[in-house]
Amino acid sequence: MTAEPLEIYLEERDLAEGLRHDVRRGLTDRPRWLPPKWFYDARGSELFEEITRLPEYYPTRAERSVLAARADEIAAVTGAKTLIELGSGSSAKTRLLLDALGRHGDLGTFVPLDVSVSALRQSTARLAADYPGLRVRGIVGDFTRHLDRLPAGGRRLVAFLGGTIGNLGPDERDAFLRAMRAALEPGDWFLIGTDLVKDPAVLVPAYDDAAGVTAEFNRNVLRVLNRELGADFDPDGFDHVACWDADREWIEMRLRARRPMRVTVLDLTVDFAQGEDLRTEISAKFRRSGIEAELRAAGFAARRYWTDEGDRFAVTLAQA
Ligand code: AVJ
Repeated sequence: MTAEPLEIYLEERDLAEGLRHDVRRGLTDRPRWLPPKWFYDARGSELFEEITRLPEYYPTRAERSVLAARADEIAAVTGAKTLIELGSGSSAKTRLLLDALGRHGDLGTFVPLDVSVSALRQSTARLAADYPGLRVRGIVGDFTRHLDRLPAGGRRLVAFLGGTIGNLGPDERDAFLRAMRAALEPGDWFLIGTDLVKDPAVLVPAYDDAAGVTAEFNRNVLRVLNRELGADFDPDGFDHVACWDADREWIEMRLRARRPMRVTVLDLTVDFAQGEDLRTEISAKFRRSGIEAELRAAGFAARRYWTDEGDRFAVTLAQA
């Protein structure tokens, strides 16, 4: 089957409005910040795919090994008819789930949801070609806003993989998980991938690789602002910084001004002092107790918890 036309809940206009709103809030705040979702234009999505292949970036491989080992169990336990994937990107690891659910026999529809039109167009076309008989309904949307648009009914499994929930702070996670629970019927399933707390000597290089791909990914957000808002950032005027916040147990990515810079964006004039940071991402790391407590607080019951052999990454299967 060919993929169905994308259902678009984020119009160009909507996206542009959201970007302007976030830029105004984040760049006038101290310390300055930007939300990570703006990394993912076509180039940013490509750079992220490149990150997933870096030797230092273990989460993708660790999660894939868990899914490879457990996909059949996930299919058997959930018996899902509809697989929904939030922040689906290229949906590469999701093929493990699609294969297992297909073997199990009940899967009819796959619904990837992502903010990136380019990533969705590619992934839905490929999936529809590779899975004849599967209905592929791509949704252009934001998983913090459009959970109420997910197709209803019929033993649903929502997958939120890659550790993407780590991009949200504790309060945002709580709000997201409650909204997720509210969008599901009792008995529906939620599969969530979370990167685990570990030695910073392993964590930090995963966000500051030797080849400099993550640095380019980080600077890409400035190119997005230049193109979309006519800003005049000099991306090379910023150093890429990744640091581990041991108290809050998250990685922070920042862009640090190498020299004093004045930037014009929208109607704002933003002065960066030399050494001043712009925070571009948090990537929270988890412990089993915390994951289960957060799920429980939102009304989910954790039914299975698996990690890879090195205990680097966890996949939790919860039920609404
Ligand atoms: C896509 C949010 C899971 O936090 O590890 C990778 C993004 N940022 N390298 C992560 C990311 C820098 C990634 N997530």
